[in-house]
Amino acid sequence: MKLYTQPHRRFNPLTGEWVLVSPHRAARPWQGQVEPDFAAVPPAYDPDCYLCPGNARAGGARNPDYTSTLVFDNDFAALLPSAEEGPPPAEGSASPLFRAEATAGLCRVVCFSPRHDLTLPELPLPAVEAVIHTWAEQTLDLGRRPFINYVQVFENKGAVMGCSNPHPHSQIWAGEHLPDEPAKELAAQHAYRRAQGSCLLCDYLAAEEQEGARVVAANEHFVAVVPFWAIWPFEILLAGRRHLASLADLTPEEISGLAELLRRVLTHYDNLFSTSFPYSLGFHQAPTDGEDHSAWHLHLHAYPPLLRSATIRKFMVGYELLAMPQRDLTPELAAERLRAAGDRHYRA
Ligand code: H2U
Ligand code: ZN
Repeated sequence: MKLYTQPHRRFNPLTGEWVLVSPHRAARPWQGQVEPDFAAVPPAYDPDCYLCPGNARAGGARNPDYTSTLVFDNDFAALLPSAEEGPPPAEGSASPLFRAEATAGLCRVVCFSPRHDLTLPELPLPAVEAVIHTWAEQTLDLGRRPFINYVQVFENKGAVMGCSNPHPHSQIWAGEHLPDEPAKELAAQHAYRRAQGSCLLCDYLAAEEQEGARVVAANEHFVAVVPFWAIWPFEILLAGRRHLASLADLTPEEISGLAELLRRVLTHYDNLFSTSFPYSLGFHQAPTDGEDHSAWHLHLHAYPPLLRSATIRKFMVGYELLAMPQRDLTPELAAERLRAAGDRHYRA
């Protein structure tokens, strides 16, 4: 494996952005400390939880006695389906620099299971398959609507990530406008295909597998790497070996493969610092605007904030906010540490 010891910058071909890598600063001995996990284990059912079966939600609705996943419209949705064209916020202002427009959409919450205490890597494999199946179904159901042009599936996990409820759940925000992150990736994937005649992520995965250093885990259908251009210390990019554009295109075998690999990668995460690893993760899938997006390759990004222990996190401040992202630990070392963390859950 080639070791990078000098400050350098790496290019992210999916976004066209650079990251500064300063490996010499991480040359000091690895201070990864594993603190005892004092976090109270939550109960399997919490009578005060908005998401547990049978309980009342903040919006007044009551959850059914669900036994698998539960999907409901977010009671405090950030996007509303209203087709009403109110006056735009900048109407009547003197300058074209004040630009705004109405934007419609739908927001849903997807509870992973009735269990208040089981995160994705702790759920049995069929339950994780059910979650992915639900995400695929929702993508199809929402993406089909004429006013929905992009479906964002994501999970925000852990108080440190601003997650408001410990009951394992994800969210789906589906809207009329393509958000900025997928818009950058759309342009990059189309441009790559025009220039190379092949798919950016198909080529990238093949190159990563050939090199091996950044591969964390893989199975017949999916591969997970710490990407060459990772920003977060233990960032993951997970994508399929088959070129497909959307969760809705997954075959039942691929749903099982994705569930197995995701569960395994999240187990490596939890094991790394013997803690329930916080993160934001989500899928980037092709827009649902009816255009040709055959260059799009479905993938998942996981962005975890932790750096050295269950309590020491990386902050995106200073140079990162004002100039560009920066990291010390190389993606190669991060992948090595994740692999070494093992795939048997530390609480199992
Ligand atoms: P987090 O994933 O950030 O914890 O957010 C949970 C979502 O659940 C949040 O968007 C919604 C909040 O609006 N929610 C409901 O829709 N109903 C409730 O009763 C509680 C929370
Ligand atoms: Zn609950």
